[in-house]
Parts: sequence; structure tokens; C-alpha cells
Amino acid sequence: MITLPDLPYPHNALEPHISARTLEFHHGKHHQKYVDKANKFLEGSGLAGQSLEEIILKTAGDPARTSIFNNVAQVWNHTFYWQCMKPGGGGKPSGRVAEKIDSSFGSYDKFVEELKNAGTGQFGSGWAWLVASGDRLEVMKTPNAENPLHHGKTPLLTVDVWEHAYYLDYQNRRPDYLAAFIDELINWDFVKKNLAEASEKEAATS
Ligand code: MN3
Repeated sequence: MITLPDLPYPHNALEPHISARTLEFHHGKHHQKYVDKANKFLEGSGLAGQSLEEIILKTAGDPARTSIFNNVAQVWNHTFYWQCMKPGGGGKPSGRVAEKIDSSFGSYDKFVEELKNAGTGQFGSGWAWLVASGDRLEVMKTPNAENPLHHGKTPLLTVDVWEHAYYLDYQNRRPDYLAAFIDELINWDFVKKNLAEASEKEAATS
């Protein structure tokens, strides 16, 4: 059984940038519904009990298992997204993450521009990501439930650009939500941890 993980902070912790009401709906209704549907579709599939990552890799691109993929990937994506934010986060990172951003994008400002373009340029629902690909970092966007794992990339950071993530607080102003996410919310400690794990994995396989 897949279960809904707790939010890593209280519902009001990200105010005024993301309201308690948004998190109550987004976590308590949307994320919960993906969990419930994932469990329903996994029943009798032979995949129940495997890790979310394994199920994502095994069902991606399989038209017969779209419902499993969509719901399991959305469970994974949301669990990851909550951890990408913290109260008092955002702004320029430091240390190894900053070095990697500079060497991959040229500067922090270029990275911000790319992430904003990915987030606003994702037509309809989806996600914008910072990923590790080999020894470089890249920004990418994915539609709907897709995530970088089945594109052979390691997710480091994501921002949910489905309307349900920002509509109550920003209505149609997706760029304002993205700016608040980048300037006020990004949990760089989480990105740093993900980057360290990606580097270890890269070293072990090369
Ligand atoms: Mn969402």
C-alpha cells in the first residue's frame, strides 16, 4: 500500500507565498487522490509492493499501464515537490550547488531564467525541474505526470506548475508563483543532498 506522506512543515509554514488553504487542498485532496487511485490501479497489477521509482520505470511509455504510471508518478512528484520548499528558503545557493549551477548554466541568473522559461513555457499541466545529467545540471519541463527518472536524469528540484498548485493564491499569474518559489521557497539543502547522491551514483557507474 502506498500511503500519503505528511507534509514536512505545517500548512501555514509557506505563507504568504503559498497559503495554508492551497496546501490543504493540494496535499490533502490532490496528493491524497493520487495515492488512492495508485493503490486502486496497482491492485492485481503484479507491481504492488515495489518502490515508486521501480513502478515508474516499469510503466513509463506503456499505453496499457497509463493509469498506474500517471498516479504513481504524481505521488512521487508531489512527495518530492514538498521537500523542495521550506519557510525562509529561496535565493542564491552556496557551496557545491552554486558551483555546479555556475559551471552548467554560466550563472545563477541564467539558471533562474531557464527555470522560469521552463515553468511558464510548459503548456497546460506539468512540472519544471533541475536535474543532474551525467556531470552536468540541466533544466527541463515535463507534461502531466511525467518525471525525469524515465528520461535517465536525476531530479534535484521541481516546481509544480499545474494550476491547482497556485490558482487560489495567484489565479492565472503563473510567473508570480514561479518568482515566489525561486526567491522565497527553494530548499537548497534538499537540492544539495540530491546532488550529493547523484554524484555518488555517477561515480559508482562510471
Ligand atoms: Mn500538484
